[in-house]
Amino acid sequence: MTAQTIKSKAAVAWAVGQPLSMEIVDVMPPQKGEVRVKMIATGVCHTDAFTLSGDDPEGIFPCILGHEGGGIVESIGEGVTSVKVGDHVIPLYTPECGECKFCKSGKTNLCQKIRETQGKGLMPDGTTRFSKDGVEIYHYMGTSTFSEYTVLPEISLAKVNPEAPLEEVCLLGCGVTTGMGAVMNTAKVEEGATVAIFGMGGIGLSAVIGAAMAKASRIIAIDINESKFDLARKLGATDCINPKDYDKPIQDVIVELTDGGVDYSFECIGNVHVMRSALECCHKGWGESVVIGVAGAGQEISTRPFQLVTGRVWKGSAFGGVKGRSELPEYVERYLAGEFKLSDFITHTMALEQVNEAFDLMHEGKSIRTVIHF
Ligand code: NAD
Ligand code: AHE
Ligand code: ZN
Ligand code: ZN
Repeated sequence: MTAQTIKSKAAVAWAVGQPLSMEIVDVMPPQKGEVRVKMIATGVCHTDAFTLSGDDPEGIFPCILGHEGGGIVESIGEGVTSVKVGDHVIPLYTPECGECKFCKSGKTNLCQKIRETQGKGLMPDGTTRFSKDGVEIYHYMGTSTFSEYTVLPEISLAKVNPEAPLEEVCLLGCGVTTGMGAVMNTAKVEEGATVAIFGMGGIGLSAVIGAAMAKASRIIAIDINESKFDLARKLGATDCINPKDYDKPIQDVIVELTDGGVDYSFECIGNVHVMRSALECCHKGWGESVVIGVAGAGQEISTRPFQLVTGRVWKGSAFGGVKGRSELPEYVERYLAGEFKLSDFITHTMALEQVNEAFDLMHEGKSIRTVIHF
């Protein structure tokens, strides 16, 4: 039977800086190569707040935010072969087409097949599937998980083991994969290495897990909110540092603590000044710093080029360097095998109607992840 337009509960971001508004929106059927998904759960990531704040140069309104979801295929469009109705899926803001120059390079997970339209809040054919009373609503990061039903290109879905609870593995749609992947794929932290991780939100704590799994000898967690430290220690941090306790730059503190600097550092905040500290706390000759945090429009990073001349390396990581369709299902299997836990991250659960509270909790530093249940 051909799918029809359906009504869906959604939290709509009508304009920059405004609270999300609960609406019943129309969701068109999936077109050629597209899939309509019933969301079961979605996490709330700092990037959603970043875009809502107006700092995202690609922010476009009205839109439906959300990109850390788990759901079940409700209907498929013409030509879709890799998923079927009833499959459990994780939406991917970094798709994997397998055929573009980027996918074929073997050097990156940044598939570019649909990046242009995705950045404009549109499906690959240049149109949107969401509307309210005839007013078009844009997609967000190609995922829009703050809607009971959402439409995605087939290449933007990872099919995962249906035994995995979507209320937990939704966190693999962004935060946890990003932090763990940055450590394991981007930096390739090795046994015995020393690591500094700036920012103990969902991303930084996942980087702590990754560093512990890699058997790093020292994992230094840095945050200005000390309430994050108990969980950081539980997950494997060996040292927890609040920069506010020192009257010198935090990079100097870390260099002293580690006999010249750490082997690897990760910035998980989105603060360009901290990005500099993260680079400069790395060891001369080989230390590598990975930028994960997303900084606002117009912000730039700086350091003395001498820092790089003398062997430090500055790099970045998106979605932990993970190729969503071919590699994310394996993360779900590793979670099911008990290699890492996701429940530690879920400090709050709520209904979509309360999504603005999830943003408040994040801004107040009271949550790690809020998971919305549909
Ligand atoms: P979060 O808000 O949950 O956590 C940020 C943490 O940083 C908080 O614990 C906060 O107390 C701490 N912090 C803030 N300012 C600080 C400072 N000056 N020094 C030390 N600690 C400080 O955010 P999150 O969801 O974990 O996301 C973190 C960043 O990662 C955001 O910028 C987000 O947009 C970005 N992100 C990037 C990717 C990617 O693929 N590159 C993926 C997901 C999220
Ligand atoms: N739109 C922003 C950049 C936002 C950004 O960097 N997004 C990350 C994912 S954050 C997930 O929480 C990412 O994957 N970037 C790669 C990409 O292609 O967007 C801007 O500055 O324009
Ligand atoms: Zn995210
Ligand atoms: Zn591709």
